[in-house]
Amino acid sequence: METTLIILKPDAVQRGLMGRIISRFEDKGMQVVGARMMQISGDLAARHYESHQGKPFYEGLVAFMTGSPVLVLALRGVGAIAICRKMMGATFGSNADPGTIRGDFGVSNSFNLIHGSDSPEAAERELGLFFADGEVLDWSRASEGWIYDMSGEKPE
Ligand code: 3AN
Repeated sequence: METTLIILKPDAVQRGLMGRIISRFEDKGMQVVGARMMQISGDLAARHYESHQGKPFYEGLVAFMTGSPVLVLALRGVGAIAICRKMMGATFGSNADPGTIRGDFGVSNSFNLIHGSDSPEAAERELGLFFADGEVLDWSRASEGWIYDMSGEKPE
């Protein structure tokens, strides 16, 4: 099982899309193991986006991400990182495929609704930035045995 860090960005929250986006992940079979509504501080945004520091869009990105509340989620599943990235679609709604979250809900070349960790290393780092110890919960889902085939050694 992998756990990934998802952020429903200020545009998703302001546009009332939180429920519909979470439903997509739940419908797919992702388990919500952490949720936190917050307004990101400048310091946290700088740490989260440290690899983008110096890029032309960096200042605008930090202003956008800190300007209004976000919903931070930890989602768990087999291959969760790649599956969630695929569901998000290409970086901007203008060229994201229909059927993806960005492709279906957005058209901007700046606001793009959602962040998702892009590797296991990024997921571990980002989960540590946004959740304190104990805030990501290990809980048993009643439907687990119907979401995965649990008859073998690992969920399939
Ligand atoms: P993704 O979110 O698809 O992984 P990255 O990792 O290339 O995209 O970029 C991280 C974030 O930086 C994006 N989510 C987006 O908000 C922002 N960003 C990337 N490129 C641009 C750009 N050219 N103009 C404005 N914002 C950008």
